[in-house]
Amino acid sequence: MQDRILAVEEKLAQSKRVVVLTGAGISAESGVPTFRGEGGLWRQFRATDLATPESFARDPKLVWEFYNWRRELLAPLRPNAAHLALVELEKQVPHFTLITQNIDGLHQKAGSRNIIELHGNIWWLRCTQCGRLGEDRTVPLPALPRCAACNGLLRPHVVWFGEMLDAAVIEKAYGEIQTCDLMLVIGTSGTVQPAASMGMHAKGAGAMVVEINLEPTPYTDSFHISLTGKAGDIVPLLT
Ligand code: BV8
Ligand code: ZN
Repeated sequence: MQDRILAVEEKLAQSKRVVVLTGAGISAESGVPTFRGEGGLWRQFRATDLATPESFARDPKLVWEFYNWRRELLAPLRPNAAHLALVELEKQVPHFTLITQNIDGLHQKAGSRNIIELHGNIWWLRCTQCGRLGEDRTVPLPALPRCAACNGLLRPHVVWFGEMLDAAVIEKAYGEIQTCDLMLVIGTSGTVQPAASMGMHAKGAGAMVVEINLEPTPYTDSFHISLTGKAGDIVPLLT
């Protein structure tokens, strides 16, 4: 492992443009349940069953119960050593972009600056009627939160399964991925598209791609370097 960490440090030192892609694994040590770990289950439902427009249309109260439960769980949690190490890395690299699949807002809490949230943010709400967007950290929210402007039903401003990602967000993410020297893929099982294939995109564009994850993923053998272990232990070694 030591030699591989050295190789990543060397590449980091000579890289002008670095992209980091994070998933639920980087927040695990802060106490956030991952999707596919034991924490992925919620009252016999799986997050993938609830985080869909169909579920929200069918039973908005249940879907809001799921998000209120997550907001209450997330509210007191703090960024961990891995989040904080990425803040340091951002200061050391000329052009640094943090692309996250996470909606927990812990990268912002840690102090990261150039963040692209692929799947939105659980602290932001969007009106299903007038589209009004706003941050609201009230915990818990009412069972069916209403828009102050038009009384329409509010939804979490997150990308559900089966929904398109915001075109501008996608464009910005691929723009950085296409031009980076090094991409770190941290704490993601590589199961959800289009995020999961972003590492291979970077590799195809000539970047070195490094995976940091607790367990192997479908991409482990395709990336240049794979560091197996906890993000909170490994990422600080790179700063
Ligand atoms: C789209 C926000 C175009 C919501 C999320 C069939 C039918 C319909 C759709 C599809 C289909 N097949 C494929 C699709 C596309 C679908 C998809 O990929 N589905 C998967 C489930 C097969 N994708 C979409 O729908 C996307 N949109 O494609 O639009 C389109 C449109 C219509 C129809 C088709 C296509 C939208 C996807 C966005 C979904 N929203 N989140 C919310 O959170 O409530 S996804 C959610 O899960 C997360 O945001 C994250 O992106 C994702 C994956 O989770 P991970 O972050 O990887 O976490 P996971 O638990 O899986 O893994 C954690 C890893 O960390 C593990 O490997 C673990 O070992 C490791 N780890 C744990 N602890 C640590 C650690 N590592 C280091 N240190 C530790 N301490
Ligand atoms: Zn409204």
